[in-house]
Amino acid sequence: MIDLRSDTVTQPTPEMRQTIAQAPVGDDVLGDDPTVNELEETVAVLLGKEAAVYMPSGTMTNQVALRAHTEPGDEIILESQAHIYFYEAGGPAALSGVMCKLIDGQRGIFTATDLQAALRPWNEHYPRTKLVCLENTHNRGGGSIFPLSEIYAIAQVCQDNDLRLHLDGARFWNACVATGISEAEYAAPFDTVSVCFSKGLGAPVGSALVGSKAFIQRARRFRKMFGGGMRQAGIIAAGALYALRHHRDRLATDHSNAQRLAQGLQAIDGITVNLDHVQTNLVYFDTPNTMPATTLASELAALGVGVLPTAPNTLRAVTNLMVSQADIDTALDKIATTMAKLQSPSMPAKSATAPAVSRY
Ligand code: TLP
Repeated sequence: MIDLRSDTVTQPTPEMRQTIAQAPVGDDVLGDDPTVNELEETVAVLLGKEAAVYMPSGTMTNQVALRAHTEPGDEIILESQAHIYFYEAGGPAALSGVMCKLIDGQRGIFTATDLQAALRPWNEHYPRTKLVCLENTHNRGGGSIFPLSEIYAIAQVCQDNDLRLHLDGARFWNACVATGISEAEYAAPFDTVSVCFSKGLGAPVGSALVGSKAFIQRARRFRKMFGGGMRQAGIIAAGALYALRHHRDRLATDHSNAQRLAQGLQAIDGITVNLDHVQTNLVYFDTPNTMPATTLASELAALGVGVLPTAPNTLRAVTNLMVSQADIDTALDKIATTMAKLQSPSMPAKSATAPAVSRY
């Protein structure tokens, strides 16, 4: 299977498996796991922050950050397609009791002026606005990169209004590799950053939340409350540490494969893709109105190519560690053949094929 549904589908490499097998471990809830401790120290130093805490998922690092930054009844501000709002199962309401104020961005990116316009003066009728969340790269924005200069302008608005700034950096590493901006420089304007090891870096499990010592100590308590205190977690942290050390630079290969894929898709009759929007490893593309994205996805799945419908006529393909340049060419061939078949005059206008994946 050429699996382009996500960069979460990657399998640990043989070298990573070997490192995992040999990892020293201990009870991490008691602070005794040397591999987890090494991972947390390494990530904190890399991002130029005081401390980090390892958790099972990016959803948990985001939700623990929200809980630790806010109190129930507070308001957070984020972009309308943000993963925290769109894909985390209502976590902000359920776990932190916060209200979400949404800003419509351009492919996930909003400006300091947009943020300023979303703020309200103090009034006892209003919720207390506490936190602003950004996403870099932005998933539903098409893997778009948040410009550092705009982040600084947003951070200034936050500072002027006593707001904290959190980054959902599930694909932070991709933004750093694509721009050449160091992790510490990109993380500097944020109070907290969530990073994932299980996306492009290819580790099997885990994310880290980084920030000040005092904040991370508070976050550890909420990690425990949410059930994320793990025991011999060095087994999985070893994969994350290996990925951090060996798989960051190679993200450039995923980015060039994404360019190749996007260019190939553009040449296929019936598919629309905006090449200017492909900045990292995510490629979003559209089918004609008469062809549901789920139909194309299920036809391709039957041919061994995985893509993910994200809207009625939109699909996502994500290049990753498991997919070579040759695989991209094979996938393009199969997409071209399938599009020709689905658009042939003998096909009904709307295919009756049962969708393999119906999730958006
Ligand atoms: N995103 C997944 C799905 O949930 C959509 C994917 O396949 O892209 N922040 C961002 C920006 C993400 O894209 C994701 C995963 C997360 C957070 C959550 O990470 P996990 O899956 O570790 O909870």
